[in-house]
Amino acid sequence: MRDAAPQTIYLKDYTPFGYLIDSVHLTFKLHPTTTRVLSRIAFRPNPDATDKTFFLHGEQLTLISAKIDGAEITPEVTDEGLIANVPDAPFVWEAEVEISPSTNTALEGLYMSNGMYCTQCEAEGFRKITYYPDRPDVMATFDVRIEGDEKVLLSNGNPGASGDGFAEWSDPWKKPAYLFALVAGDLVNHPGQFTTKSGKDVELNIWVRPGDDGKCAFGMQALKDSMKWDEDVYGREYDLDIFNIVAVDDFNMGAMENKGLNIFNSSCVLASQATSTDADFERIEAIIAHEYFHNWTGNRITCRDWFQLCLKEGLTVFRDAQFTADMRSEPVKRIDDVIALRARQFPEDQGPLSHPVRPEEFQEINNFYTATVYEKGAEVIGMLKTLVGDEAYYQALDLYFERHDGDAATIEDWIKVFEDCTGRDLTQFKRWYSQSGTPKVSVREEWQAESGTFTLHFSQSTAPTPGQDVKDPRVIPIALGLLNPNGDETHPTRIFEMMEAEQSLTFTGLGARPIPSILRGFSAPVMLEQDIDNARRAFLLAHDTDEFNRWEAGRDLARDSLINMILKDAAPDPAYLDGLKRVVTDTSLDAAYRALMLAQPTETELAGALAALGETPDPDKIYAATKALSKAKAGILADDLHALYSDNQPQGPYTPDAEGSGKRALANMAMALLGRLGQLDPAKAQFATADNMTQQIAALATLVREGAGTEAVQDFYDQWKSDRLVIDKWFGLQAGMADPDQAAEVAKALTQHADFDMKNPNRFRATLGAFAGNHAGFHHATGAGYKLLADWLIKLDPVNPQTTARMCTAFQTWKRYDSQRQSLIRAELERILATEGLSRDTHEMVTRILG
Ligand code: 0A1
Ligand code: ZN
Repeated sequence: MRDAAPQTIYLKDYTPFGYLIDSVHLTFKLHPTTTRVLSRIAFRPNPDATDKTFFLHGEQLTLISAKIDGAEITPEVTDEGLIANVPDAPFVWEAEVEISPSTNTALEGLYMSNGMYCTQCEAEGFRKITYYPDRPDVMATFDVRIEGDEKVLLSNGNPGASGDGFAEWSDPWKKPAYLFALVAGDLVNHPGQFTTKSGKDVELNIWVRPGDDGKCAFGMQALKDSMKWDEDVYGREYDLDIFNIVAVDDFNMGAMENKGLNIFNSSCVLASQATSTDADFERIEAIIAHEYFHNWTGNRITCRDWFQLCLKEGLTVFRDAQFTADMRSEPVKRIDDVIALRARQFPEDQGPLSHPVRPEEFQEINNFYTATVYEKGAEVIGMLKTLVGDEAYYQALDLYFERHDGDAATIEDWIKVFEDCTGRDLTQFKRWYSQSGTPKVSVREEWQAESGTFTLHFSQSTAPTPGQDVKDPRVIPIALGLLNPNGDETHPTRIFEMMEAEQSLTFTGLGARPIPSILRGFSAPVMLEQDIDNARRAFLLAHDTDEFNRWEAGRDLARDSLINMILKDAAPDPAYLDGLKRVVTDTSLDAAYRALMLAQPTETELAGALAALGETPDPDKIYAATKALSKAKAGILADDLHALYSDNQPQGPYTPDAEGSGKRALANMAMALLGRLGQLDPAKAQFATADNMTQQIAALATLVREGAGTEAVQDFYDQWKSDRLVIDKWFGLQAGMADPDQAAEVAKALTQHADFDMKNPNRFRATLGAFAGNHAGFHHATGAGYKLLADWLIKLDPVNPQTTARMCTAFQTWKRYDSQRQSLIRAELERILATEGLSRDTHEMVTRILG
């Protein structure tokens, strides 16, 4: 529960802890309500620290006893930890505490999920397990003994002695407490094996509840692929005898990279053809890779303090994106990532929650596991790689691993390896880490026909963000190329390094006015403003050699058409529809890419685009325009849809690879558009006969969208009621697709369903998160949507503050909307804030959102 005055922590106040740790020994005597944790920790004074206060973090612990060098002491205990007098020489700290895992619904520290014990210690959960300097710059080797009746008893590192009712584990690598993990349960394993490039055998396991063992093969393969990829691309080898993954049903996030014992939300590791969609398979592969890659970027080299979170997260997201691009399709992965960045990071960066990639202050660090730290953090690394080139990038990474292995490092350390490797001064580039907000880059073209000179005049600016009124120019790598009017590329992609507020680039000796293709591959996370017409966009859609920009041209046409439909009651733009038809029926193009072309901006994205134009988004009009445009697309493609549908049914057994997924995506788009024409037979047949979840749920969505899904919704439930991950999809689909006028009622009814369980974050998010994503439903003029979400956030907060706080972001764009909606939302936010005993997490989020 929240203190009277929440405390703000500042990056500038960093000081090292007064003591170093030589070893940690922990014994766990497991019990659902009275687990005993015995710690024996060898401390010695830290010669680099001036403050010698011996403060150990500790929350929700019952202290049974404490000793220093064997002598019982009585430390000064508060809600946040304890202080003891200690010698100015090496000493041994011993403590015994009692905790209650089964009543720990916050899912932080040691808790229980379906009868199984598990831990989540990042960021500050270890302090709920025992008294400890719970900060990432305090690193130690851990020896752990677990006593319990469960069949499987796991911790970090390599296994030691084990026997009836106990197991010992020993982790030879120094680590911060946030990477500690323990699991105990009656689990079964899916085993595997990997031999590293230097010939070391590693035992692999995925541990799951009995019954889930048929859903592990894909994850195991993804793990092996990740291990091989990190050796091949980054030269990084695994460093223990065993690597364990455990699937847990109740988990606040996706997964956690605990040393040698990764713990996963079961939705991010369990996969099967019948129950997982192609998107699930791709996500699972990426998350397994992400957690595995953390072994080097996060574990061997960790963060000095939580302000440096992007040091491990930005880099690891960047690495997992490279992996997915290599395993699947590079342009498709890039387009998917940019769609996600614009959907999640741009609104954050342009609203009240805007913060730098490396924040400089926080109240609750759990509120900073954000799209900015993760996804923009990865974009910053991508820009760095573009600026220095591939060769220098990998040299700098080698130096980073060599210089900082075993360290708790900072962004300064990271930047320095690039400076030392390349001789470049990266002072200005570092602004990407310190300045928040999305830069706007405007381009003006100038053509001088007589001299054949073409100039691009660029300017950059960033709007003020909370706490940062003035922005300095950043280094922006702008990838660009030129086409001639015939559509041939005359100037291949080059990188223009923009460093000033205004800067120009001139091309000479041109025979005709060229057509520039700017910000290829989305080479920087900026908003590009170009004064170009639809004919130009249609030209790029037809001819651009850069697959990203080709897609972008189509996306811009769709967005502008929608905006004109919304603001001017215009008809759908024929230039867009014609161009789309040409691309979508071009069988020389990849099916996945054509499916991406067929998708249109979401309602939420359109609301953002309207707000960026200074217009107030009207959710009902946006909803209607989106529907009208998809009908128009169905109309223009009417003669092609049956062929698109049948020609893209993958042949042979189901495989969740890029090719099969791409074809299913395109065929499912065609099925959805046939639905818009009232042709529901393909969807009905597919729903009844599908042998995989991708096709089954796409068919169900088509039927629901066309108001013909009642029976199928029930059949789907009956078929899958014993599979919790599929039932999450069932909740999500109904809440997310409900008609706007009924959405709040539908979502409310779902929260009253016997299978709704607010203690399970997946189920809560599937229902209320999906509802908040139903743009016109959530933003219904009555305010019923806002009230429903606020009611549930108030209920969830005392149970699980982390998930509550994260879901408050549904309100972050509130100032975009009309004054009536704004006052409805403000009232709900104030109601949440007035709740007695509100958690620090939710208090901080709501306060920031209110601004
Ligand atoms: N480090 C993990 C994400 C993570 C963060 C916090 C958690 O609990 C509050 C759990 C997981 C990752 O990047 O995958
Ligand atoms: Zn991560």
